Amino acid sequence: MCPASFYTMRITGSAIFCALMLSSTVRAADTDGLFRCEFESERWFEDWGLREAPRNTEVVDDDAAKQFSAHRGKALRIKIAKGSNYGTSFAYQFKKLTGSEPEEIYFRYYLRLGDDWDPQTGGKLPGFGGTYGRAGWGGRPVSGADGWSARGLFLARKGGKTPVGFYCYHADMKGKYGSNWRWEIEGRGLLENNRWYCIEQYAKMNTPGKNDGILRAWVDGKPAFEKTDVRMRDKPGLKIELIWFNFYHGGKSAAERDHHAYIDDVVISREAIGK
Ligand SMILES: [Ca+2]
Repeated sequence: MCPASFYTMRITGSAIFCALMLSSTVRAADTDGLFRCEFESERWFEDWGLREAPRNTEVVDDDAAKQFSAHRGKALRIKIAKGSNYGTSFAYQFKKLTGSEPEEIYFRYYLRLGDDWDPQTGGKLPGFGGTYGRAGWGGRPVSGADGWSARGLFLARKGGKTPVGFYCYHADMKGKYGSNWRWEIEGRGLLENNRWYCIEQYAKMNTPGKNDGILRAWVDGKPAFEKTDVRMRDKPGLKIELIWFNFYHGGKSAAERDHHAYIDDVVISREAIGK
């Protein structure tokens, strides 16, 4: 299928879907999925085009000391060690794995914050990347022509819950660092430890130069966030480069203790996915 007809079809499908979306929960997946990873194999990373397991990751099926309980078989455990910032970073690279970069995409993963998860400052979670190695992360602000990103965000844990959101480098950003956009709809972006959550995220690139880009998030199939005036780019060459699985404590403050999180059942799809 040529790119033009693909995108024409997607715009039509998206409009229909948005009408459904406004009223209710995400549909169950009948998976027009591009990609699925369930972390059942020790060699899971090969499906992501990687030659070795990303740092600080381990496939586990039992971790009773940290009150782990499986979602669906094995899961990937991510560690942010005491005294460090870095958890892990790996990505689904659209160009490398599909031959082109989308203008809009959904992805879903299951997330379980471990028993020892207790950040005193914020950090990064999985989300969307379009940095192209130029701008849009780590205090490298964007111009609208060089890069963008909307990773997930976590903030300091309060009252036993970790607030989550998007951390976005976009063309309207001020200063060196990205914007924190918490998922505040009906408190769904407040996550407890030792519980699996279904986290789904959607990005649609803006018309270059216009404030019509979209970011949405759902927790356990229900809306948690929507922003429809995002200006990710001013140039059409910036697209959704990556689904970026990043776990990072900070900013600059190192983790005060070991932190563990678990992920499972990643799906990337042109259609909404659901639980
Ligand atoms: Ca699994």
